Amino acid sequence: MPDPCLDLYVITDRRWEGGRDPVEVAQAAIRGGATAIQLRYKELPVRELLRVGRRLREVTREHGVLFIVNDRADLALALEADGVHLGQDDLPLPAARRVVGPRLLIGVSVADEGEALRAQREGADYLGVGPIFATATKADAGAPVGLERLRQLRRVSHLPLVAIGGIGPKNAAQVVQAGADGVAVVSAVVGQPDVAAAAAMLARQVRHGKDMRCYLAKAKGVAER
Ligand code: TZP
Ligand code: MG
Repeated sequence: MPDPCLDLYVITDRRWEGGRDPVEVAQAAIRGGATAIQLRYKELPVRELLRVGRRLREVTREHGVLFIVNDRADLALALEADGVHLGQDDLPLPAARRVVGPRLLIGVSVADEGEALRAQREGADYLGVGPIFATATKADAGAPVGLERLRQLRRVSHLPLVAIGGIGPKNAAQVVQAGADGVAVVSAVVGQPDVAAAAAMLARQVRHGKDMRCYLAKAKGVAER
């Protein structure tokens, strides 16, 4: 498996791709700095998902980028994905773990401390936290949980946190400073005319957020000495 780097986690979406080839969109995202690609086409029949998934598996493998399948543990296995991402209404984590075995990553969407601690207890490898801000991409995403929730989950969980929902170049650094290890995005990358440039800009913001976190932690250490 490639290094499980979740800095810039890009999620496919047919509407935002606007008729472009999903594999070309993913390749451009990877060129710009995406570190993970998630296969998520809610409306596609499973055989079509399998076809697109095979091509995405090829390009992600070629570039050493994580390939995660949304919702379906069976498909993740069939595609030799690096992991599966589960929502609160998908297969419960222990059941999904039985399907995919110990090697695949399992990510779980959480919106509060209870969901986060349960996923952690059940052996999740990372948590998707959100929606942080309002988003038009997912109609049933629920109310935004905000940055304070992210800070709270950072305090209670040792797992990598990937923030999602309404994240773009203007707020990505802030989200990372609040405790996210990475950002998951749809529209801010897949919906942009220049996908590679959009990904590069976001990747820069994530790095900037991490630099700032590090700088502030050091400054705090000096002040407390
Ligand atoms: N889950 C929670 S919010 C969301 C998903 C899949 C959509 C995020 O899309 P965008 O365009 O990055 O706000
Ligand atoms: Mg799901």
